[in-house]
Amino acid sequence: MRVLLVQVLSVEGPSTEKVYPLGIVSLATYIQARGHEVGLLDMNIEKDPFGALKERLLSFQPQVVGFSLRNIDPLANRTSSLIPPFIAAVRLTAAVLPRAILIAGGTGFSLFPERLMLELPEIRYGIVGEAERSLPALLSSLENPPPLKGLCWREENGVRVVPPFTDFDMRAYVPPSRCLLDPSLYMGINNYVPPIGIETKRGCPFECAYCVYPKLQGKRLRCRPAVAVVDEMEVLHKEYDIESFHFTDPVLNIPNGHLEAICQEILRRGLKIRWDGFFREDFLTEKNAALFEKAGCECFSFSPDGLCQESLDVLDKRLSESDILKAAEIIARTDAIAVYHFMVNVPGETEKTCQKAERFLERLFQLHGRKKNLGTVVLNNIRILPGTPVEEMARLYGVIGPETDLLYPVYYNPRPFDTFRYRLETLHHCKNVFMWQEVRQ
Ligand code: B12
Repeated sequence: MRVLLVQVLSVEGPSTEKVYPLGIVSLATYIQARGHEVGLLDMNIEKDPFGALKERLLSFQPQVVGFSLRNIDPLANRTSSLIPPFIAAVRLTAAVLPRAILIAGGTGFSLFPERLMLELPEIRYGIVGEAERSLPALLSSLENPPPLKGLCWREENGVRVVPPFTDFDMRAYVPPSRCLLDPSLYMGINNYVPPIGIETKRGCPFECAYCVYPKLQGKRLRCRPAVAVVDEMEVLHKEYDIESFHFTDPVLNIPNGHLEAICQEILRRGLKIRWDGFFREDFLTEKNAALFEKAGCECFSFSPDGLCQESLDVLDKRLSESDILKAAEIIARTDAIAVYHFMVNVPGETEKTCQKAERFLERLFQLHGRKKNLGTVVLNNIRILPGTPVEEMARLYGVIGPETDLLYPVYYNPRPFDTFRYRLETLHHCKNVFMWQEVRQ
C-alpha cells in the first residue's frame, strides 16, 4: 500500500526553529518494514507548504494519508492556533484525493481526539499516543479494524477512542531510518534548538499539575539500552555530519544511572558531539553534571516551573527552592549554559508569592553572574490542557467555564496578577542587560 505521512505545520510562519519530525520518521520505519511504500512530507520546511502537499498527493497518489498534528498552538503566551492550517491540510487532501483514507495522530491530536474527529469528518481513523504497533496493524485491517490500542473511529452516536499504548518496549525500539527523510535538510536553519532529536526513553513518573506528558507517554520509564542510543548518535554523526542533538525525553536525567551510562559510552567511543535536554534538579550532582558536560552537554534546560515554594507545591513539582538553587549553583560553575522555564501567576498567587518570585529570579542571576552562563529564563502563563489538575483548579476558581473551548489557546492568568509576567520580564531583561554590559545595578 502507498502511504504518505505528513507533518503538518508545527510552528507559525516566520519561526525558524524547526525540528526533525521524529514521530513520522519512526512510524515510516515500522511501516516500510511491513512492505508498504512510504512517502514523507514535512510541511514545515517547504517554502510553499500547501503547494508542496498538493504536488506530493498528485505525484505519489497515496492510498492512505497520515497526518501528524504535533502542536496545537505555539504556547509561550501566544494566542495563535495551529489548528486552522491542520484543518486546511486535511481538507485539501480530501479534495485532491477523495478516495484516500485519512488517518490522524501525533501529540496535538492525542490531546483532543474526539473533538478533532468531530470537527473533521474527512478523517476516517485516528490513533492516540504512540503508534509504532497500532498504525501497521491498522494498515492491514483498514476496512474493519479490531479495537487496536489508541484507535479512534466513528460510530453512529459519536467517536470511540480506545485507551492508547503506553508500554511500547523501548528495548526493542528500531531507530528511525533517517534515509527516509534526510537530516541534512534541517542543518543550519535554527538559531537555538538542535533540530535532530534522539529518544533515550519514554514515560514520565511525575505528576506536575499542568502537564500532559504522563498522559502522552505513560508514567513508567521505558529506557533504551545506552549502547543502542549511542549507536544511533554515532551513525548520525558519521553519516550525516550531525554534531549537535536534542534528547527528547520528558526528563533526561532519570532514572539514576541511565544518562550516566550513555555519557560513559559517548566518551568511550571518543565521539565529539554536543547535546542538550531537560533535567530534573534533584537528580543532579556535582559529579554527574561534570560527566554530562564532559560527554557533550552544552545546555542544561530546567523546568522548575515554580518561583517559590508555594508555587512549586501547587504545581505538585515535588521539588524545593533549595533543590533548584543547588542545581543552579552546580551548573553555574560549569562552562555549559542553563535555561530555566517558569510558570507565572499560578493558582494561589499572592503579592507575597510575587515578591518571593522576584527575589528567586534575582538569586538565579546572581549565581550565574560570574560565568555569565544563564542562557535565558522563559516566563510563561500556564496553557490549560484537558485532563490536568490545573484544568480542575481553573474550573473551581472560575477561570474557565463549561463553555470554554480548550482546543484554542486558553491560559491560566486571572486578575489581579495577570500582568505579573511583565513585571518579571522587566526584571529578567534588566538583569540580562546589566549582566552583559557589566554595569552594576
Ligand atoms: C522533545 C520536545 C521538544 C523539543 C524538540 C527538539 C527536537 N529536536 O526534536 C523542543 C524543546 C525544541 C520542543 C519545542 C517545541 N515544542 Co515540544 N515537545 C517535545 C516532547 C517532550 C517530545 C516530542 C518527541 O520528539 N517525541 C518522540 C516522538 C517519536 O514521538 P511523537 O512525536 O509523539 O510521535 C509518536 C506519536 O505521537 C504518534 N504519531 C506521531 N505522528 C503521527 C501521525 C499519525 C498518522 C499517527 C497515526 C500517529 C502519529 O506516533 C509516534 C511514534 O510513537 C513533547 C512532549 C511529549 N512527551 O510527547 C513536547 C510537545 C510535543 N511540544 C509541544 C510544543 C507546543 C512545542 C513548542 C511549540 C513550544 C515552544 N513554544 O517552543 C515548540 C515547537 C517546536 C517545533 N518546531 O515543532 C507540545 C505540543 C502540544 C501543544 N500544546 O501544542 C508538547 C506535547 C509539550 C507540551 N507542552 O505539552 N519540543
